[in-house]
Amino acid sequence: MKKCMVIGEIMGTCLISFDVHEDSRGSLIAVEQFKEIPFEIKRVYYMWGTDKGIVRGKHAHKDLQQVLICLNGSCKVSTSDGKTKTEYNLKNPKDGLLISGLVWREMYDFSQDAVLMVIASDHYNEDDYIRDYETFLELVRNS
Ligand code: T46
Repeated sequence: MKKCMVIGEIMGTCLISFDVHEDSRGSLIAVEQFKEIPFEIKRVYYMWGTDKGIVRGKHAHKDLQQVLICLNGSCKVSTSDGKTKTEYNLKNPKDGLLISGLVWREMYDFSQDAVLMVIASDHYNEDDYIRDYETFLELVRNS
């Protein structure tokens, strides 16, 4: 699993490890745009209650950059640039999976208590989605 070496790194897919503030009261993580999150934050959404056998995602984005954080429980995320496929096991809220560029993503194996939060660089826009895998491969070939 590739770790993000430079937080300013925008392209590709890698894991950002957030700093945790721990004391006798528990743990706290803070993320800010252009700091832990390498883009301007325009949207946050989260999903839960996804059964074990369900696969979410199954699309790529033209321009959107996102950081996926599993706040509770666990889930797996597979990413592919059309050539190489990588599987990430998100099970710790101090890990953020940065996905940017032309990347096909699928989320699956959600634990019953999983809450997956996504921080996004833009507002919701269906036109930014590539939902057909052949179209995705064609775009990869031409990019
Ligand atoms: C992504 C992965 C990681 C909205 O109305 N606004 C939103 O911001 C989002 C994200 C979704 N929706 C609506 C559109 C659909 O009717 O919520 C419904 C479920 O969305 P979708 O099927 O796209 O959800 P996932 O889990 O397959 O994918 C989501 C994001 O859409 C996508 O950008 O990269 O999470």
